[in-house]
Amino acid sequence: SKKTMPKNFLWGSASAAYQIEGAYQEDGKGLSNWDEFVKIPGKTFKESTGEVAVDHYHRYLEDIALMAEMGLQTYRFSIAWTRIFPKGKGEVNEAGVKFYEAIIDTCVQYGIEPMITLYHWDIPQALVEEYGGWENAQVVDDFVHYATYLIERFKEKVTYWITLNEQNIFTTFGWLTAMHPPGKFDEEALFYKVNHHAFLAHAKTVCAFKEIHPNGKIGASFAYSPSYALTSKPEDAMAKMDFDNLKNFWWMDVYAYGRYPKTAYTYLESKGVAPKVTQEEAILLKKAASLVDFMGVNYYQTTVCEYNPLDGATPYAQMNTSGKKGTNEVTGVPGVYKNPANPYLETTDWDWSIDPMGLSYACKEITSRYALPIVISENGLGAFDTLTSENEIHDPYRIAYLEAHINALIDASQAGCEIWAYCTWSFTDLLSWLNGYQKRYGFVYVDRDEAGGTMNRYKKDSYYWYQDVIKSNGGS
Ligand code: BGP
Repeated sequence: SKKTMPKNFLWGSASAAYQIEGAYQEDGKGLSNWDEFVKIPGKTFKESTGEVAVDHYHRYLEDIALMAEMGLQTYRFSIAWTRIFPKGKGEVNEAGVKFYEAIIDTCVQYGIEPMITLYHWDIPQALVEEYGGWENAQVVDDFVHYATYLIERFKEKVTYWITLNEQNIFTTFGWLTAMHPPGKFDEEALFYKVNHHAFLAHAKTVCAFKEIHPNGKIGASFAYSPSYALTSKPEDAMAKMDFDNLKNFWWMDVYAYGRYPKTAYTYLESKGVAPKVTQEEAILLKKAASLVDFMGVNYYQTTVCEYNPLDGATPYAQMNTSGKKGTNEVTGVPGVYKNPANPYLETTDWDWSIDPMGLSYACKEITSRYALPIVISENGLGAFDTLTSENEIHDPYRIAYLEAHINALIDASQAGCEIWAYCTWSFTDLLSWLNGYQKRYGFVYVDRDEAGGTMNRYKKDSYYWYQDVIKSNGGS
């Protein structure tokens, strides 16, 4: 008989406020960094914005009904800070709270476990203007105030909470490659400082959470791309190790151990960009690490590491945001590592490697290194989909991708990893931050611009397929 996931495992799907809601100025919502950033020409593919997104704000009942019909067991969504505190702090906007309360209640009525992400990249613009947002240590207490308000408010209804989504990505794109707000380039010292503030915000929230909601579960979601050495040359193995310490363990070790990896820290110190850590902060990070319930993992692809000479690849190479295969350039850190394409793997149209075993690898690495339960908070395939004249979407490529990844997840579970949930990215189609609306991830197609812009929802073939997966607990 086919292997399945454990009984209490949750099959889910995920989204994020800015990518799905729209209604960017409705019911008292304040403006976020993203509301401002997308106004800068050339920052997103074809100037796509989340101002309307896929209008989930007005269609959440329909969307959650579709989730229920599918049999979804958990729905991960993010809360827009700007709907709760339009200026980041101060007066609560009750209408915003009510919107999320309605989402939660609708989920609960259908027996769908809501999973809240507190921060999926949209910080109130007011805080950016007042003191520089994440760049200033003041953000820590404002974030904790926002987070604890919601935890208090929804603790009776919501068990699963994620503090920060992909801290590694929003800081890298925000302060190193200028692709996300605040659009800063090569600000390495600031990048580590911003990350340090984010770690403190996460840690303080975790500690407060355990006081307010002792039966709840909390963790951060990390964009984990496990690494492979290109060859067995010692210098490639060393490149892999240095990459892991700088690009993976730098975050995961803080969440799970409450400290930065020593060799990476020493290297950054020698460059003069390591963050300063006070004794009090070190204690806080350790305490939060001892309280955290799970490691949230967003898994899309693995990374290959190769030795990189001093005059080699930099972090600032061209990234494929158009969906034209082969337009990604090799990035790296001179003298440390570079990340060539994997010669053994196929890629998506956006040049992301397709590596189901990498998901199993990620789970096993986390289990052996941190001994923490795992929530796969995102996994999915971005692709071009076509709506047929019969309003059908045939997406066998998405089914093949997800099926292979689910099998790898089952392998990891059998190998001893404690995995609580698997959320696909995404349930409906939605905005891709840099790649616009043409890069689709959903089980449900949204006619946004293509077939008349009706915003109508259409079930893809993968919708019915995942419905069966859930029914058989992964065994179909
Ligand atoms: C993750 C983000 C998601 C989502 C996903 C797909 O990094 O947490 O918000 O966007 O990646 O990425 P993309 O839209 O770039 O294809």
